[in-house]
Amino acid sequence: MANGQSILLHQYDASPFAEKVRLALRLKNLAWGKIDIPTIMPKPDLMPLTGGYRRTPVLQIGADIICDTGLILRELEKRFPDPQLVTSGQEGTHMMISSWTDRQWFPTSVGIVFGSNVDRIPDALKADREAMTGRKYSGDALKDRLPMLMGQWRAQLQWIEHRLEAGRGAGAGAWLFGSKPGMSDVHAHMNIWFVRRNVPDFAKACLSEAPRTQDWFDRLSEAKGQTPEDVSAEDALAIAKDAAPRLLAASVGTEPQGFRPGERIAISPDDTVPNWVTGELVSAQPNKITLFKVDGAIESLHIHFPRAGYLIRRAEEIDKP
Ligand SMILES: N[C@@H](CCC(=O)N[C@@H](CS)C(=O)NCC(=O)O)C(=O)O
Repeated sequence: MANGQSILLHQYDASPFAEKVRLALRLKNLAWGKIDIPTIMPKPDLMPLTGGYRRTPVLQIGADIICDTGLILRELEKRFPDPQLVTSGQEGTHMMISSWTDRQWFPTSVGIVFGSNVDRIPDALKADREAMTGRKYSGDALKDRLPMLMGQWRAQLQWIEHRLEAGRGAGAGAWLFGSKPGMSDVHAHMNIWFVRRNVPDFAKACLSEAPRTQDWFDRLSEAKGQTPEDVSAEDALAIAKDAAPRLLAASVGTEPQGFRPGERIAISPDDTVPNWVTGELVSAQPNKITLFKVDGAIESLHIHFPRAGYLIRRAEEIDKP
């Protein structure tokens, strides 16, 4: 039975970013629970937990809500360090890799998946993603860009091939960095998983030109891990209500924007139409920011975000017309 200590992933099976976290959980062989959330808005059971952040996945442990896979994976590593996924000597590398996999390679993958399946994808999904990103997800333009995007995608797959080739030459083993699968492998796996699932012939053709990558992908995908427990949205909300956020000293270091603990702050991803979450600032560190939020039904929450890739403002600034 899930409780305030359980790792709870709010996710849906088709989400490549959720797959990143699932893969890390498998590699760490951790017990976890999953709450299946809708693929499009509205997400009425998720919003009270995240203060309005709508993306997938979100990790919950008690009354701590962790947004964005960049931070989710770092938190899992910190709280459950064994087996280690941040390879010694490669601290930091995986964050640089994720900036590429999430912000450059993923948009290319999305263009290919939508462009190849444009007539099959439900209109509601296209409309939702258009509203979220402000970009077009339908029409002939998507199909027209497809060959170019495929060229860009294959180029990036080849970077993995080159890295694996170089690593093997140096005797470093068959993973991106080091002799065991690590966090960089987890980030790099996602786009291949997503495109292979949705545009299998194209993925197969690219992988046949990249045999080391094919082998690496297959070995990584073999990680078994534990079967997740199905947790209902109501139980997840009740767990948050009954728990208190993990003790976290109110601490704000030197902040370029001069924020102080207790100030009302607003945070939004910078790669979508703004989707602000407001709350009281508890802690601001160079790579993590935590807001305190009191929701009507849930007494108190800590909502955590990474810094890179997020807009941060004083709440009163975004309240202005
Ligand atoms: N930077 C975010 C990106 C997550 C993301 O874009 N997820 C996609 C699904 S794979 C999403 O949120 N789509 C809209 C939705 O699920 O509502 C992260 O690393 O978690």
